[in-house]
Formats: sequence, structure tokens, C-alpha cells
Amino acid sequence: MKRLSALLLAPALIAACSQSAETDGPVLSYEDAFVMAPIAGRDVTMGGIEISVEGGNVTLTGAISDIAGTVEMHTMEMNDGSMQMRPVESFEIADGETLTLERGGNHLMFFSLVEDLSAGEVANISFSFETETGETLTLEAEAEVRAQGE
Ligand SMILES: [Cu+2]
Repeated sequence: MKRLSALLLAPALIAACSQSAETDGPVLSYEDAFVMAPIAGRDVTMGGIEISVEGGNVTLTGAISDIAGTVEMHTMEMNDGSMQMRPVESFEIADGETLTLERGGNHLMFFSLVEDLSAGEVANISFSFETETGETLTLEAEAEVRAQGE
């Protein structure tokens, strides 16, 4: 009976293997992408996202968006007793891990906003990654524009 159940399991395993073989390399996914609606009169705002990777390590090397002239990646650090933000070139995401960009932590900054963004709209953000083999990957995210205070 033990042998029989092992045989019955085999087709499920084969199906799982062929699925991952198709993609061949790291697979990216995201959740909870958002951009804060800018404070009236300002052309700068922040945003966040949770990016996960399966199947390999990647480096997030940059982001662009049609809502902003420039998108930067920022980290927060203590400086003379106060939290200050600082631009960074990249973020590493290890296989199976999730990078969280959020308020109060690592986050995205949007400069030279080209449109009057308001809550409820959708902003497209395109993220670029490099794999360990030097390949470039892109993740297209749709970010919800959130009202200040949400
Ligand atoms: Cu910042």
C-alpha cells in the first residue's frame, strides 16, 4: 500500500516541476502598492510596495513612473537623534523574501510630479531588477493613490 500511494503522488510532483521549469529564473510578485496623494501645492510625495521573489536572488536597481520626473528609493536612518531619509542605489531581495517599502521605513519617493494626483487614481510604476546572472527583470505595478492620513 505504501508503494501505491507513492505512485499516486508522482503526477502531482511532475506537474509542480514543469511549472517552475517554464519560468526559468526568479519570479517577481507584488502587493499593496500605493502612492500618497501629494500635499496641495507640492510636487513631491512618497509611496510603498511589497515585492516578493521566488526562484532566485534579485537586486532592485530602480523605478520609473509616468507620474513623476524621478523616482528614488530611500532608507531611513538615525542622524543626531532624528530619523532622516537617504537615497540608496539598490535593495537586495533574497530568494523567498519580501522587500517592504512603506511609511517610516524604506520607501519610494516621487519627485517632479507631472500630474495633479488625487486619491483613488492608479499610478503605474515600473521596477527594474538585476538577477545574479546579470539579466534584467521588470515588474509593472499598479499603485493606488491614497489620500493623506489614510
Ligand atoms: Cu524619502
